[in-house]
Amino acid sequence: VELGVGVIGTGNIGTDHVQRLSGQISGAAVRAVFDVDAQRAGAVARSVGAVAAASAQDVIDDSSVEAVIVAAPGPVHAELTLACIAAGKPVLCEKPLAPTAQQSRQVVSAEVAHGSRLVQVGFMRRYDEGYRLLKQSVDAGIGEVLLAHCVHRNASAPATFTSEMLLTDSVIHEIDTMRWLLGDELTAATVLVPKSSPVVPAGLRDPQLVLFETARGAIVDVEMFVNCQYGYDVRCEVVGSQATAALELPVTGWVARSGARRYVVAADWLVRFAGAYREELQGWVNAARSGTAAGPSAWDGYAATAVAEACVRSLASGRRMEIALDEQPALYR
Ligand code: ISE
Repeated sequence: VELGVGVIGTGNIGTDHVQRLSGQISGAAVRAVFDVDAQRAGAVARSVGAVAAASAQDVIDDSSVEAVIVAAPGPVHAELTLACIAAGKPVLCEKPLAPTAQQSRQVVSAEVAHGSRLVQVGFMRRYDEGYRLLKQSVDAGIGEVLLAHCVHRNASAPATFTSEMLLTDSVIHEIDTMRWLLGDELTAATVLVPKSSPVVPAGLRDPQLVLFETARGAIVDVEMFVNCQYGYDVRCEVVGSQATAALELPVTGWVARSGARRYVVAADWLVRFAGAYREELQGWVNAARSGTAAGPSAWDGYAATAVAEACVRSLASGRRMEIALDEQPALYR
């Protein structure tokens, strides 16, 4: 039988998950959806034969819903995830797990009290084929990891995007990816801000350059630029003492015309990481069918939020900020 799924939040990523669940994923069916925009939720529900619920809690309480996707805005992620844990239902929570490390830590505590994993955080890059190959290379041995260089560019950001969101919404992907890829913790963060691009809204600090120090002594730099204009571009190179490994850019194809070969750049993350989202969701469904969760955990969500918080403090103060995580509960070891 199919896993009954409820989806809270039918914005871009929520709607995308609903469509993926009904077309590309096996073993699951969307039963109920909710969004503060009732019209939008109604349309999405109708498109897959699900009910449009009257509230987020109604989705969680629906007896045909066995597992929940939280794709509402970031500030309500933690409370909705806590409600899913209280109901004992597996939950895929989009990143970030919460706006603050303290709220993320509450989710961790609730899951630990529940006694087994229910939460997966939507860090989809771990499921990207390119990043997986890169991890294989790093794990196979490139000597001691000394440096990593990351580039994360969006063509443009919505008008509501703030200087802090470059860190909490965007760099948070590099934070999770680096912890996972290097098997190392980020222990200090320094945010450097060049002059802002003249095309961004007044007051927005874009781009930013973040320097992370790791527990094992490596340094990671991240260029974050959410209004680069030309497309979606994510790069990563890990420099080891014996070898250097890099992410191969995905094949979006090229066009040859008038004596020139033109490579196509993905428009956004839904295009660039389409395969990763598919793998992420199938993995989540498979685990949820056994009443559990796999992949990036609430602990990873907490760690990423704590590091992002240090970045925000560095942006405000201009200083290097150290990061100390709580002790990791046995559930996540
Ligand atoms: C967005 O929320 C994402 O998750 C994308 O992966 C990232 O590239 C973008 O900067 C974020 O705003």
